[in-house]
Amino acid sequence: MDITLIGVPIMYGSDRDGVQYGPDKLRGKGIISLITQNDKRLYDFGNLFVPYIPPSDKFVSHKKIKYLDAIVNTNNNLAHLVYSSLTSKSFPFILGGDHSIGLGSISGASRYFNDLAVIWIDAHGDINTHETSPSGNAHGMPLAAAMGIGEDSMVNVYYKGAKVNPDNVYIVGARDLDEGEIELAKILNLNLYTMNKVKELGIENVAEEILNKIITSNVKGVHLSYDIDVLDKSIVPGTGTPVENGFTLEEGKRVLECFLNTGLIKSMDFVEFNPFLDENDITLNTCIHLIDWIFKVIK
Ligand code: LYS
Repeated sequence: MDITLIGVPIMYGSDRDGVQYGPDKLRGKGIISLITQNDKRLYDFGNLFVPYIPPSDKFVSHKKIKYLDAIVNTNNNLAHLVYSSLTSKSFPFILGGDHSIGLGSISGASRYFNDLAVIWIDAHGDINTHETSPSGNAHGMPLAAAMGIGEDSMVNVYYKGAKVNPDNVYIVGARDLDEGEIELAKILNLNLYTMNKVKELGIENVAEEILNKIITSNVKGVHLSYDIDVLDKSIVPGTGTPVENGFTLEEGKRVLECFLNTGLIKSMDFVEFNPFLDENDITLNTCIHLIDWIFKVIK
């Protein structure tokens, strides 16, 4: 299996310094050898260029979305790398950075697959728009934009219009949703598996239900977006918006395995590790453990 590694050192979507150093910190801890285990061939594209914007200019491009232009441009470039990688039959593994980059990944994958499904594993829904966001942080908006909802330049990243049909979106592990997000999920009748629901049904049953829906639809490829804050805050203190009652490490691995061992996942994000907020390398070690696991179970 061929893997393309794309680091995206961006913090603009979270407005919290440190998360841009996630890719380098993880490389420094030896993830390359974890990715290449089991005969995988790695094409390491390094880190994407992210322009410097001073904090004083964060509202220059949009009055409600911080650093909008830089986020859109970075996502546009990311989308093309993801698309190019899929074209050459290599699996894009996108390392954040904050979760605003989910928009670029989905955009690239959806150009390649047309009918794309997205599994969004996250404590948050990331379906805010500039009108519903409590923070103005774009990392709370990428999934809405990918569904065609929100600010124009985000919706039209890479190519015009929606990138994924809401029927093909699956949110797993959410437990911190804003009012506007709850409303939107209802309006769209989204496949929303909150953490309560996952704990009630069991991870395996949730995965089976999602996979059955995907297999019986017209979907040609699946993008999996993994925000480490889906894990309990005790094992990921080094993330911008940690939340209680998350997955244990074993559960976080189980959910990955259930999806990655099917061969249906064609691209993946791993985001929101912020080394500046880490405590005694707890989060670093969690991430390393998970990345090792990902490349053990992926098919
Ligand atoms: N829902 C919050 C917001 O929109 C937090 C988003 C966290 C995204 N990783 O600001």
